[in-house]
Amino acid sequence: MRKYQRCNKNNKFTERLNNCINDWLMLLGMRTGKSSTGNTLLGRGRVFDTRGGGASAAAGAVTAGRHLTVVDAQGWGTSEDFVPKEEKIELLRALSLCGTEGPHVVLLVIPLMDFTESERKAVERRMEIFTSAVWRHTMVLFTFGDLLKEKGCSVQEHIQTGGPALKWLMEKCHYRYHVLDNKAAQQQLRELLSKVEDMLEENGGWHFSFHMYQRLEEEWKRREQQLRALLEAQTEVGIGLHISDSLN
Ligand SMILES: Nc1nc2c(ncn2[C@@H]2O[C@H](COP(=O)(O)OP(=O)(O)OP(=O)(O)O)[C@@H](O)[C@H]2O)c(=O)[nH]1
Ligand SMILES: [Mg+2]
Repeated sequence: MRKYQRCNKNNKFTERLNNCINDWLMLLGMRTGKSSTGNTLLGRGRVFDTRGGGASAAAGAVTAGRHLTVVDAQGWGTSEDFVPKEEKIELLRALSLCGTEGPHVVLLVIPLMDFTESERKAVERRMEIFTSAVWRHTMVLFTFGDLLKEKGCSVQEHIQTGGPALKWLMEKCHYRYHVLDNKAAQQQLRELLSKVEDMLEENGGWHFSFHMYQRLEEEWKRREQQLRALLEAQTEVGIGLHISDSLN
């Protein structure tokens, strides 16, 4: 088993993580620069095909002193109200490429351009497939960082003036984000990996375990239904008592 030393202030956490082989990252989004980001992350040329439209793929490398496995999910569509079955299947297949435990961090790849309400809905529909818990493991990865120079503004200004759709997305991700310029390759990689590490620490080193969250969500739904049925029954008894009181 491959082991590596992680620079971390928290020894216990470091100790636990030293037993992990990999950091698993999953890239999700439309045609937004996922494969290019995967190539930047792995730092070895064209691992992922950037001609677009390809199926989900996984690849790994030691990069910036860490062993990374990146899953580049197939680009998703633009439908806002429902997700076509084939897309759902492909997204779940991408998740299955992250091994049995699931990814440590999901990078939701969004270009540094206007983020519309229609795009927001498309994102929401697709992220729902992975249960609401996926957001806890998700960071926004802004690609096309080179556009910032053209726009002459900072990323903070871009977020502040981005409108309600972008605000919604940032809130969902607890304002975890990183800006990457895939044309300038490796420059902001260490900073991104450090943010990934912070997120891992925040989540207690937990992977995004889809099956576990799916079971939890089913359990919550079951309990909610039970509680609702109980409340309805109590209300009916209450009404019954009230009626019999007024008859007496
Ligand atoms: N200027 C600029 N172009 C980028 C950047 N990232 C990606 N691109 C370009 O955007 C196009 C799409 O990039 P891909 O990485 O193939 O996008 P993708 O999300 O994998 O696309 P699909 O696989 O079709 O979903 C390519 O022409 C890239 O060269 C970036 O940071 N800056
Ligand atoms: Mg691609």
